[in-house]
Amino acid sequence: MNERVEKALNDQIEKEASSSQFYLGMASWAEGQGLSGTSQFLYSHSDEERFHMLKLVKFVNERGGIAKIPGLQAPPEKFKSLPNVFKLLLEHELRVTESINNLVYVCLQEKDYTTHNFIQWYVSEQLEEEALARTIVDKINMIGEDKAGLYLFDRDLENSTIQSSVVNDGGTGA
Ligand code: OFO
Repeated sequence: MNERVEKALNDQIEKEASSSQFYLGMASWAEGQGLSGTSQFLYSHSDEERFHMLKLVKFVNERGGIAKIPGLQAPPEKFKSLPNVFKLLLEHELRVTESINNLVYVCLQEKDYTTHNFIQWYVSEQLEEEALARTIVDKINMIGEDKAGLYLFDRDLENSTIQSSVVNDGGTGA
């Protein structure tokens, strides 16, 4: 496997793993606050990110590279508020998109069209995740400090899970 592409893929493995860890920290915090819908949403978002990482690990190994399993930093234990959680989530997703775009760029520079093709799945995934995070941030900004609104928001979130690829493909990574 091309060395630069392998390095970029391994960097992405680390990013997906830390996304999973970050959202797990958020989910646990939300659970402690009694925000059950939000925590459920974030737990499943964390699983989704782990699946993104695994899909990359398998791809690198199948293509003759060596996937590096990263050590993880502990996420924060406390967050300022619910709006702050989703603001951080959106900012995080924007950084992940940047990194996916960089991966696409490296693939094109190295003429690795197979990896380029594989990465398109992540390009669409980022589009969806960014759009969802933006919608949530907009909603939460509209609600402001209204307690009843926040209660309904939390309840609604329970039903609006990101389309889990883990469920969609039976976890096979297909
Ligand atoms: Fe892996 O999609 Fe978000 O970060």
